[in-house]
Amino acid sequence: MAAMAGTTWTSFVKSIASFNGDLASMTAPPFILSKASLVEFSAYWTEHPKLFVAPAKESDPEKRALAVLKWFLSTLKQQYSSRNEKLGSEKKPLNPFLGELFLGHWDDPEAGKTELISEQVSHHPPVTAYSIINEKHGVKLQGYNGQKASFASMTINVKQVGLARLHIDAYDEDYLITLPTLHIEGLVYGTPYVELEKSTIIQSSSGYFAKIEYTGKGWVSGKKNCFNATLQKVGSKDILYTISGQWTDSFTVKKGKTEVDSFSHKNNPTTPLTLKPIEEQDPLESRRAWAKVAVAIDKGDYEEIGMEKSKIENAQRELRKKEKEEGKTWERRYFSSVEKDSATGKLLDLAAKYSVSLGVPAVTLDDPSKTNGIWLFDEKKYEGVKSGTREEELKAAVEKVEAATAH
Ligand code: CLR
Repeated sequence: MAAMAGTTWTSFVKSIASFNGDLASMTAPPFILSKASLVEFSAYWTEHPKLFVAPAKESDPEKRALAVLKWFLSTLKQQYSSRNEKLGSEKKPLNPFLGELFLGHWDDPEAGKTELISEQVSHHPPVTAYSIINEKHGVKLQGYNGQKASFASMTINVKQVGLARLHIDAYDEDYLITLPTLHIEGLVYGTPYVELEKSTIIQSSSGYFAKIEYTGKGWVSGKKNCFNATLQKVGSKDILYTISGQWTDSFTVKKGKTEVDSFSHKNNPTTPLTLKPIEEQDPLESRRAWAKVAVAIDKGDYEEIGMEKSKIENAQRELRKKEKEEGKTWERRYFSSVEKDSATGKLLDLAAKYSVSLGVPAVTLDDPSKTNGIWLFDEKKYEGVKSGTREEELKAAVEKVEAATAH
């Protein structure tokens, strides 16, 4: 590991050429390491809480579907290029441990409080699950995701597995959102950044179907991060709205040839996520758990990074070994895995039907084995945490981790 300390960008790039597809096992020089763990990425869904709750205010289902599409498009910049902008390039996130948490909320004068719960529900393969709840407006998002990566001709190709599902209480409406495929550009130049490719869809239970096509560098405009999106009502070939632009910058919404709405990141600053101070966080919360690694990354001290990371990884290994001996598994705090999820199943059936008539690739659920199951937010578990009835259990879990770390 220490050999990496002197690693140049060129030798790093050469080394990824031979990596096995497991992003977590990829070793990288310190300057490309991020202090943020992947479990934090769930927060990118709601950095515009106002747009997140906007659909609940529309009484017309078509307008609601459009508002959902607009919100989704507004999340792409945070999801896929914010690190780039803040850190100068994409970096390699920390690989979350099983049970790692990222908890916080957004306060917005209009939207009220939106709560974030993100938990690492699987380590092999890595899978993060999240639940984002705005009680005031009755808008809830939940989802889970993992990545399958491969390396070819100087890019890392990443297919996302998993999905997101938005629920609007007042209309008992569901939206299934698929996740885009992406690749890393700029590797050779030492300035990696994400470009999206192919398409994603949003299927609503009310019969609206949105398709977003990522075109990368637009061949007309020459700009990167371009997309075209359409909203249709199932059963009709009519295009109700088209939205196009750059997901990193701005886009316009058109009905026919008339512009009816627009969005620009410049005019829509993000709302910061509120987290507890580190000392008050649960020991399983990401920032607290990785605090020493973060200090080492700031120092650029490769040996210290390795040492601090190993402490966490070894403790985890010890825990898994113990669980195996005792025939137990790690109890997820907020999520449970299911064999089948009927709400998603219904949306997938709708999407399959529509995609045929609209001539777009059918949407299928990834093989659950790729994500160690289908992960759903478990309301009972959540209530148990909130009301304090699971206090003993949570304390015991934390003690187990702390005991393993002390060894
Ligand atoms: C995680 C889930 C989020 C969206 C998202 C955005 C960027 C992706 C990330 C996901 C997974 C990890 C990722 C990252 C971009 C780069 C990073 C693919 C899909 C890899 C592991 C870093 C490779 C290292 C180079 C920077 C050298 O909702």
